[in-house]
Amino acid sequence: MERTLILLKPDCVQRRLAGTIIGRFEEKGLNIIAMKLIQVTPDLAKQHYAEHVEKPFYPGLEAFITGSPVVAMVLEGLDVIRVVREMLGATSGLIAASGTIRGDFSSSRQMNLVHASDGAEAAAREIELYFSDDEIHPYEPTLTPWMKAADE
Ligand code: FUP
Repeated sequence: MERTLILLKPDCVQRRLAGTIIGRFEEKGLNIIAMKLIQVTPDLAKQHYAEHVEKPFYPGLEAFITGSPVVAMVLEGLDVIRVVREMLGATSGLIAASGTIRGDFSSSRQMNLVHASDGAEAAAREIELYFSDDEIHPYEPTLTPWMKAADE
């Protein structure tokens, strides 16, 4: 089992797409083990996007991500980091394949609706940035025997 940090970004919340996107994750069979609505501060944005802070697009990215609340979530599942990145599609909604979340709902590189960790190291770091241990509630879904074989 793997965990990944998801943000439903300000555009997602403002456009009333949070329920639809959460539904996609639920339908896929992923486990929501933490979730909250939060306001990202400039300080948190700089920690989250540390690798981008010096890039020319960073000031616009920070203004966007701190401009309105986000829904932060931790999803758990087999290969969940890769699975969710594939569900999101390419970073830009203009390039993301049709059928992916960004491909279906976004026409922007900045306003691409959802963030998901891009690897195991990033997931561990980002989950710790957004959630304390007592906010994470893993559980075994009773549906598991109908979602995958016992040896998967
Ligand atoms: P991703 O891993 O798909 O979230 O994308 P990146 O880490 O490459 O970029 C982080 C965020 O910066 C993206 F969500 C979109 C934003 N971005 C811009 O706004 N402009 C750019 O030129 C590149 C990325």
